Amino acid sequence: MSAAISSDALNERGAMGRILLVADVPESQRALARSLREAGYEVVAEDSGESALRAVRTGAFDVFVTDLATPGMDNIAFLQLMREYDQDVPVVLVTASPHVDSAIAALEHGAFKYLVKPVTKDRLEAVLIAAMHVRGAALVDRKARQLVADDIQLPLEKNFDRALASLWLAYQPIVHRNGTLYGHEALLRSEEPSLPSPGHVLDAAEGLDRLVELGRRVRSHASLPVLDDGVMLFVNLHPRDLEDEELFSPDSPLSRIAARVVLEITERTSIASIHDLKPKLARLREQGFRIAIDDFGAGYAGLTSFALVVPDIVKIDMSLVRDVDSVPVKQRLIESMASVCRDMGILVVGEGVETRHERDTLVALGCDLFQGYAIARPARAFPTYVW
Ligand code: G
Ligand code: MN
Repeated sequence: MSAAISSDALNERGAMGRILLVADVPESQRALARSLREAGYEVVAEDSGESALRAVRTGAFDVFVTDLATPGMDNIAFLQLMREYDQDVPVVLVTASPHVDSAIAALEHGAFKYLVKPVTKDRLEAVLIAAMHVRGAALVDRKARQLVADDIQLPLEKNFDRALASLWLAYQPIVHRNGTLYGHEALLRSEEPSLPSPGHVLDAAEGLDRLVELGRRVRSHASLPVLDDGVMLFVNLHPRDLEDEELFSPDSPLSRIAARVVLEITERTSIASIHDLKPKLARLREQGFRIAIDDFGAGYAGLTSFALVVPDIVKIDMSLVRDVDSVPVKQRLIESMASVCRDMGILVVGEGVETRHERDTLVALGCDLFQGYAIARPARAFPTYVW
């Protein structure tokens, strides 16, 4: 397999290879060029580092041979500049005056060989054969990487397209402590088996740089079902959605029902880095949207995001809710959170409530709203719930 790719790669570039020779002393340039051509290589000869760099920008070479002693543009300076254009072409340095310093610098910048004059024809040929092998290996490596990348990229793109095409939203009720329905959270779902959870779909969107497209699709779906009077719709935002002008447009599907919508911003990723976060949230609030912090207590942003957003609603992460009835530390945390929020007029949702015990404990600790399997599982249409 690798042998087949290797011979392809070499054949594409001719049997012996193409060399850029740069030497600033005419006799030296002539002698080296003659030796290289006699050995069967195609040679492009330049007499200064500057003209050689121009040649590097436009042509493809297998090996560079440099013999430069011009102050300001000697072998090392050329090597350093050239590496900005090409990381892996082998470079053979030829010098009349070897120094430990320049030998070390040559190594640092990835020179292939450091030859001291006089260089015999045999020595030069042996070094070039080795350099050409290294070049061949680098090309094989590059080609193999490309094959692997193509292989991964194409199916992911196709799978993500299918996930978008089959996207639907599940709804999960959020219930008030008095048992009345407060709202539904719209949750991302798709029928694409290779992206089996919302996390997979989001990761794919992120990898393909298609988060904006996904966000728009979710928001336009979320705006479709008709809610009963007074029932709120909770929609998850990815921090990237806050960079999308469409979110703020008064004509966007969700904006038209903004007074009924709570936008959830997750605390799992840092929102402190979002550009102009405060004015952006102010614009959304002007349209009538309410803002919730999602997964509160699960992220690393902690109280920073709380202070930045000053949310209308806080959703306590299910990791804090789990077994809250038997873990006093969780009880104390949630109780103080609920107390602070009550003082500030912020509603507190307990998320991921799985048992009656958890639910009753959260009620006793002062949470306002409840969501989780114990009340209703997410489902198509608007599922009924138990309280
Ligand atoms: O990050 P966010 O809170 O938006 O995600 C909610 C996710 O948790 C949804 O995918 C939903 O299906 C899931 N979920 C909802 N209720 C429960 C629950 O009671 N227990 C668990 N484990 N997951 C839940
Ligand atoms: Mn959520």
